Amino acid sequence: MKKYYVSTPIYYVNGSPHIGHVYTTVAADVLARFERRRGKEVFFSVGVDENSQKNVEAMAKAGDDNLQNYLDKMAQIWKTAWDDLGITYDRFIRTTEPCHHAAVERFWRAVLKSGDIYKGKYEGNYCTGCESFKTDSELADGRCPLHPKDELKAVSEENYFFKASNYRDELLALIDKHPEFVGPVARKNEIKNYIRDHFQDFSISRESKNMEAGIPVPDDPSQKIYVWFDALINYLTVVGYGTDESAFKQWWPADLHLVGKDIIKFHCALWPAMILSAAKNDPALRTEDGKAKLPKRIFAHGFFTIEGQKISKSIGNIIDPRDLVPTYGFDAIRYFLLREIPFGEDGDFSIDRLRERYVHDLSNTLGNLLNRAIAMSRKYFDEKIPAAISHSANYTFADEQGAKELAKNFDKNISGLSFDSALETIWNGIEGKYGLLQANKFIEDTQPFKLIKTDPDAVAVILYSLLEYCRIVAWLIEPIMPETAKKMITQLGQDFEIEQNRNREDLLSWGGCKPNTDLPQPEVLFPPL
Ligand code: ME8
Repeated sequence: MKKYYVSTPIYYVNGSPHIGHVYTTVAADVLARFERRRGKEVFFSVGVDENSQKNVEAMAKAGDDNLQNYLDKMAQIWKTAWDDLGITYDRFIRTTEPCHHAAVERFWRAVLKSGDIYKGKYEGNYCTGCESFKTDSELADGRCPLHPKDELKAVSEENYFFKASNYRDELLALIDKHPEFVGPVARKNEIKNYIRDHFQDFSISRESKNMEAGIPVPDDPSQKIYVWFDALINYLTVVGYGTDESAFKQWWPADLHLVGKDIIKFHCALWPAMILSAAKNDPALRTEDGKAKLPKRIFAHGFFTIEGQKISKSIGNIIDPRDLVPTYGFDAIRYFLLREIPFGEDGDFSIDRLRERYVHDLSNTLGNLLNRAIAMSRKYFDEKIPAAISHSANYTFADEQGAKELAKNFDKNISGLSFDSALETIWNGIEGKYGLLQANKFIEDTQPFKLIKTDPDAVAVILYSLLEYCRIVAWLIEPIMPETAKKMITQLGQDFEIEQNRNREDLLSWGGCKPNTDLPQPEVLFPPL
């Protein structure tokens, strides 16, 4: 069976999840659900980044003084959020887990053996918000552009350094040879420039006396490992690095690390350089022919603002998506996030736009179509799915060929992470055909409610084709809107739990709605707000 391993970043626990974190996690969840549905064996990892000084500062602000208690409490908050939202992760990692410490230690030793760790003096500015040292060229008016309110910390210490510069040429060659390694294309160009012009040796430890959190450097407890060096290794830990060799062999390398654009330097430069180094001395990280096993693709989506403003605690515009669920339902939020903002670009999240899309796209277009098709079938055909006996093309909204085209287009877009285009096609059709909007228009054009008086056979064809079209749309959108798809299939008189065991090709083949199946009283899919 083909496998698919997708990860989200592991988030800091200096606050609760907000809509930005939900964005990445929902996108990864959609891919995990999509690939499972396509028959792949999926591993989907999420988690929290616990060994960060940011968390320690947040704990102090919250008036807590026991780090372990604070981390336990916060990890539970994050896990519960993903559980509440029905995120189908396979592993939730905490970087304070002993298996992760063992993995980090093993990795560190491999890099050390490769001769890529040396001791040096670090003098410069550190931004705790980014958990990153900042060169002068990265500052704006002497401040970190991402965290302008935070004071930079002047650091002067003896640290361990990683010889990242050793890997500059190899990384550039890799990106040229495998253009799919970094996506989207604009980010690939950005990262190439960064590697060429700015990728320097990294300080990968801090003096322990200044750090409450963190994993001690092997054989030197006076130093703690830099949080990014530790955090990136989570992608190995979750699939058994250092604990389960056969699982690790099966799952690594990852098919996709999904991240926000803020952390691409760490993922597309530091992380592969770390692996190139460790792989020299750790066979688990090499292929049979001796090549380092690097993640296959790293994709960075854009950032969004809320009503035009940066998401920020001090502005007070943090949205916990769970507050929106009672009004809109989570499917509508998932739909909105992926439809509104082209994946990879920046965008804006506004409640007005969410409402507009809810009313127009979901309630009036999708919900209305299913409701009308079911209500008319019940009314004119004895509460059953009609049998389409005559097959006049004029009365058929879609057919085998149309369904295939729609599915092909959808799959191509989802695989390419163009979620907005995938949804756009379902709503607006391909070349003006087979979209939900056209299906509603088809009802207006053919007027089955009038035609029933003169040509019931034609109405049977019309309604069958609409019901069947709705069934196929349900299975297509299911990874994005799982609850909605389930409701649609149930309303079409089928048992979702049984149906979902069929393979996807069957599910998407025309003819799945069986004539004479009882149609239950339809429920409104997206109730008025
Ligand atoms: O960087 N728009 O964690 P973090 C879109 N621990 N996505 C957003 C967003 C926004 N406005 N705000 C946050 C870290 N995100 C490290 C990661 S991985 C080995 C370590 C999302 O809590 C987006 O995915 O700061 C971004 O990359 C991530 O949250 C940053 O989360």
